[in-house]
Amino acid sequence: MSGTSRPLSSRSIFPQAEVIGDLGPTLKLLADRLEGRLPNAKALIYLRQGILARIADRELEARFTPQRIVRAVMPTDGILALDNGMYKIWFARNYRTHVANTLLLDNALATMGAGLPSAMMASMLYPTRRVMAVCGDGGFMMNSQELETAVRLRLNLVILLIKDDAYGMIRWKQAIDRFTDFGMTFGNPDFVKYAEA
Ligand SMILES: Cc1ncc(C[n+]2csc(CCOP(=O)(O)OP(=O)(O)O)c2C)c(N)n1
Ligand SMILES: [Mg+2]
Repeated sequence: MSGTSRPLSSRSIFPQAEVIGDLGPTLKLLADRLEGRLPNAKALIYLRQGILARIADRELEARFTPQRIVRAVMPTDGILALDNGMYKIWFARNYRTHVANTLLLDNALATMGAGLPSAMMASMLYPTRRVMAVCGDGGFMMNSQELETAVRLRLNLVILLIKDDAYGMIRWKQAIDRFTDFGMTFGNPDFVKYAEA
C-alpha cells in the first residue's frame, strides 16, 4: 500500500512480523516459542533492574511526588485507576506494583474522564479490595456525574482529586513551546460539597 491510503498504524510502525490475536494467549505462545532463542535476552534483565532501581531512587527523594503518598496508603492488592493529566506521568513511571493489574492506566490515547469509571468497574469486580481513582480536576469534571451511579451502587472507592484549576499538562506543553498562556485555566465547583451532594 502507498501514500495516504495506508492505515494509520503502518504510516509510523513497520513490523517485521504481525501477530493478531488475544493478547494474553498470544504472548504466552510467543514466549514459549522464543524461550532460549533470543540472542540478547540478558539485556532485558539489566533493563528491568535499571527501571526498578530508578523507581526505588524516586522513593527516597525529598520532594513531594504523588505516587509515593498513594503507594504508602495502598495495600499491595489495592487497585489504582488513573485518569489522564500531568500527575499520571508520575504514576506511570514510578508507581511500583507488586500484583498484576493493580495500576490501570491508558497511556496511548490517554482518554480523560476514564479514571472514575474504571475505578467503579474495578470496585464492582473486586468489592473487598481497596480501589482509588486518581483524577485531575479537568478529567474528573468530564465524567463526575458517574458519582451518582457509584453512590447508588454503594461502591467502595476513594477519589484522589488533583486540583490546579487548569488543564495542567496542556498548559505546560503550551509554555514549553513558548505560546501565550491561553485558554487552559477554569473554575471548579467546591469539590467537598459536590461529593457530599
Ligand atoms: C478526552 C480528552 N480530551 C483532551 C485530552 C488532551 N489532554 C491531555 S491531558 C489534558 C489536561 C488534563 O487536565 P487535568 O485533568 O486537570 O490534569 P492536570 O494535567 O491539570 O493535572 C488534556 C486536555 C485528552 N487526553 N483526552
Ligand atoms: Mg488540572
